[in-house]
Amino acid sequence: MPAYRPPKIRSSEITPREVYLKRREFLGAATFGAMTLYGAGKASAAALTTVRSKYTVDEKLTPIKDVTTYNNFYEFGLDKGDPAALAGKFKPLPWTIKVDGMVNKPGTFDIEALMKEFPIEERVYRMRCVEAWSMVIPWNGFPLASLLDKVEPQGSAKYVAFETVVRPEEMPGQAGLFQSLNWPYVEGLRMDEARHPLALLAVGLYGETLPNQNGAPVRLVVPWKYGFKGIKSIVRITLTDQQPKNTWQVTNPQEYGFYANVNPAVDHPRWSQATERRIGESGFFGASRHPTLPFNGYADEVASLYDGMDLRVNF
Ligand SMILES: Nc1nc2c(c(=O)[nH]1)N[C@H]1C(S)=C(S)[C@@H](COP(=O)(O)O)O[C@H]1N2
Ligand SMILES: [Mo]
Repeated sequence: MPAYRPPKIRSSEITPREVYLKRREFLGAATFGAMTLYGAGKASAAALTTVRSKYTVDEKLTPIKDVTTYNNFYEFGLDKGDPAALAGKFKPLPWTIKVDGMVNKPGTFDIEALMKEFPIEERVYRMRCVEAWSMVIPWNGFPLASLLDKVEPQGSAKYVAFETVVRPEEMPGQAGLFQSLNWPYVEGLRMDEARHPLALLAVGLYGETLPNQNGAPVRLVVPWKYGFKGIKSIVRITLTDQQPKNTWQVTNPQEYGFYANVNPAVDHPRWSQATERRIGESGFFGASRHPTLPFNGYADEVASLYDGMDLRVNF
């Protein structure tokens, strides 16, 4: 199918949701290509052929300009604008993910091959950062469970550990002077969380391959947890019987935990988690505030994973 080329319009002049949905109507079929709304860092962006999924939310999409310029990716710097400004040297392809540990079929997999093997779905998810801001993002990717099935987890595997690439020559936040966290950035999920259909390995957003600043070429998206669980630019996934360390818990255990499920009833020690600032929307005083929902609005799907657990303790 030939790629649809949208007319040239400046991103400030469009309403992304309308344009995005109109384009889907235009194409009509179950698959659709990609569009270019935003110019920065687009040299390597490629259109993805994606299939719709049942996972969507009826809320206004955060404009692509905000999704790609307001980022947390400490490997490129601490300020929200640093990743977009400083990730230009990063080379997301070619790329492999090593999957090892308690599996019958460990392997090192080429991301482009995985993107051909598994259908790329569109998933519109809310994303809630522990810093009390949020977005609504149309991701493209495949379920983490698809990759886990491929390597055949052993019965002893209880957790899944993830690791981000270390490349100080391409990631200025990893180089000497600008050192902030201990690299590599690491994260983890319990096995049942990792196998949950909502847990996504994202390879794109808004119908194109991921910009470097959003975690190219592949990052985790776990929409019922705080954003820091969504580890970017993953090079290794290890199945294990031990609860993995995660970077923010190790860095500041008084403030961050392993589970990190979105919970408006448990405040961060330094701020309330009851509401969130929706990036890209304006209210009377700056960005508009939305109430934060238990499990970020995904309680019906995931609350049963935590039956009997004290959610205040496992913050
Ligand atoms: N490797 C790595 N992954 C990371 C981070 C990071 O600094 N390094 N930041 C996390 C945080 S705090 C958030 S909120 C999300 C932000 O994703 P986005 O910039 O694509 O919105 O990425 C998460 N993944
Ligand atoms: Mo975050």
